[in-house]
Amino acid sequence: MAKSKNKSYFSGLDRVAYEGPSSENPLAFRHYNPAEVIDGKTMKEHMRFSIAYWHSFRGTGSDPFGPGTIVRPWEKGKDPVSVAKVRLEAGFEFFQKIESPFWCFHDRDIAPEGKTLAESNKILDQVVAHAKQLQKSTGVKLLWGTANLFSNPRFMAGASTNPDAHVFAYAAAQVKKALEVTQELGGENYVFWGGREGYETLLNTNLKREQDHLATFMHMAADYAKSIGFKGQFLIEPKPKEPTKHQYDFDVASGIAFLRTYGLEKIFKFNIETNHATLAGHTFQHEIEVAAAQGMLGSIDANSGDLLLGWDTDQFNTDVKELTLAMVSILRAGGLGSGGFNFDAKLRRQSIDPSDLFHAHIGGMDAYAAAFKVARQILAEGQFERFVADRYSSFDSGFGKDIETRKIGFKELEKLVLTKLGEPTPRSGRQEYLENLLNRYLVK
Ligand code: XUL
Ligand code: CO
Repeated sequence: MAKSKNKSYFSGLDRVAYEGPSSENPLAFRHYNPAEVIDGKTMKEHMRFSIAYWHSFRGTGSDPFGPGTIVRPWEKGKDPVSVAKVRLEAGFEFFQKIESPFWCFHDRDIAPEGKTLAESNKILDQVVAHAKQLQKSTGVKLLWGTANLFSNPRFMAGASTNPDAHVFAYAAAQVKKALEVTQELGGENYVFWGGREGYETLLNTNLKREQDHLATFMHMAADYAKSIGFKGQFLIEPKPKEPTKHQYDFDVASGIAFLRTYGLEKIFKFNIETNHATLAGHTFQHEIEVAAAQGMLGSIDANSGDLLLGWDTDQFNTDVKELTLAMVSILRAGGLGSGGFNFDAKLRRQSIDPSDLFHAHIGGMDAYAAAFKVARQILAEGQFERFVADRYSSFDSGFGKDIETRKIGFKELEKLVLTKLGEPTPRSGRQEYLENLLNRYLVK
């Protein structure tokens, strides 16, 4: 079933070229120029884009009301392991053609499950060996790996938060293997998204015990990673709900509280997903700022939701304004380090052509690249930075500084107000002025 040398899975769809903002070619980049050097690094190195294997190569367009609509020509053959290998070849052809330096996967997206864990591990090893070859021949690298602890019915009541210790043990064994294959493929991070680590009803749930078990599981994972010399960054990916009614790592703030409570804060950073942020009632930028404020910004799952729908629609994000605000916060925080922008986004159910996969990623990459450039300009000119600095300048000296350094307390402050300061003078927050200023960068 191996691909013959010159066979293309995407014939008629060439490597995407950068043609600049005035290009009218819908299959060209207009803003993402992978080779462009900015501050000594190429745009490819700055953006660290990644393709999510589960959506782009396992997604079929199915929804709760109907089966898949997307049928790929390489999805045929009786032996699921051979099909998995051919699918990987199609994947790597796409990663190269779309100029993505990275990919991400769950163990069960790349390889089918066997009848026993031992069999599943054996199949996974075969497929991982093939992926390793493809990584070597294409130069595409692994941004992160993870384990699917949510699809198989055994995980219906959670993995590490399952009331049955047997399921906890199974999940531990699966993550052990997922860490090993992530290391084997040189993964730069390892992600924990707790899809079923939450509850449906408190009538049958011991919340405290489940949270303790989740933390124990994470400590065990960290201990094992250390024992095998895995150097990648551990990332938590918060999401408030779906599939559970209430997921324990609800958002970044509750994630930080959880990590600190259980002594895990030095081990983890956050993988922030736009659509998860909005499901939690936050903006994408809010979640980035909360993580960055604690030095815990790790990586981004790049997508967007739909304002009118209350679930995780995982769409490609082309909203340059939203992305510019996010980029300002990311760049101000010093970037993503070993993280990147992973397109955890799927084609709409009616987007059934292979070319739609190209249009989707071109749009996402171009929007992020454009946002990156505008954000750099905003930060270089520093108008917002100066405005904000000035807004807090009363804390830079005098009694304001004494408050920040805790030199004075309530008694001294009361005396100051009674004897010297009197009533404060309100100052405008200038929100409309600032919104107009932002538009001057966005609409030229
Ligand atoms: C689900 C989701 C996951 C994680 C990895 O909403 O985002 O695909 O990114 O498990
Ligand atoms: Co995600």
